[in-house]
Amino acid sequence: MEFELTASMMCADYGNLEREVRNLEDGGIDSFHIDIMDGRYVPNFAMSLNDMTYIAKATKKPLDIHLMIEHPNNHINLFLNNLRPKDTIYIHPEAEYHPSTTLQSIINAGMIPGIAINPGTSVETVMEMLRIVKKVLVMSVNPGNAGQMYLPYVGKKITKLLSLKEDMDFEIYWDGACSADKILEFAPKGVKGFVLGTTLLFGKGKSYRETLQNIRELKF
Ligand code: S6P
Ligand code: MG
Repeated sequence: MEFELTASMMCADYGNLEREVRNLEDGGIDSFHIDIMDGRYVPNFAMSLNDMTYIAKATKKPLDIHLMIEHPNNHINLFLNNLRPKDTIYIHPEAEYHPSTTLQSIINAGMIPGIAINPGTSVETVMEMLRIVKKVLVMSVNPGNAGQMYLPYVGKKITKLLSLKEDMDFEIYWDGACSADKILEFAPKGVKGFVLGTTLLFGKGKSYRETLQNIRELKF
């Protein structure tokens, strides 16, 4: 079964960031997920522009930039100027007055536009943006922290998005409390990729290579 695995770098060991990037690459990770927070849109500060730029230089793999900041349009050029064409930027539509303007800037810069949908946000409120984006990041926990519990009501929203994705031409990605049973359930239904954090990848006392191999060998 084909699906993408992305490492949530806010869960990585910052004392050894370059080694973490290398070990994840050697272990077969597909991309790096960078959670940028401003302490206002979400009650936390995770990664920053400098962390993102450092990782962008340390790897040729794609980056997924998950902007959990208010009014991303005010700062979007800072991110666009430090990324590469195959990188993705997700914004939260609630955080901007005119999210389609921000998405257009991402498209104009040649990067991949995405939206992140909070557990409490319905598909109906982002319907028009589904026509613009190429990726939809479904948050299965409230945004701001790693290590939270899966919110089961998100499953119904994924079912709805799956019914729209072919016609509207976007792919669905999972962010939050991603476990093997979620990959087993949702990858065959058509969820394209999964962000791996403390639930499945980091702090497990196993090499990333072994963990990622175990996930790729799940029996569907
Ligand atoms: C949360 C953030 C996520 C987390 C990731 C952590 O605001 O967007 O990307 O880093 O979900 O994974 P886990 O397995 O610790 O929940
Ligand atoms: Mg995230």
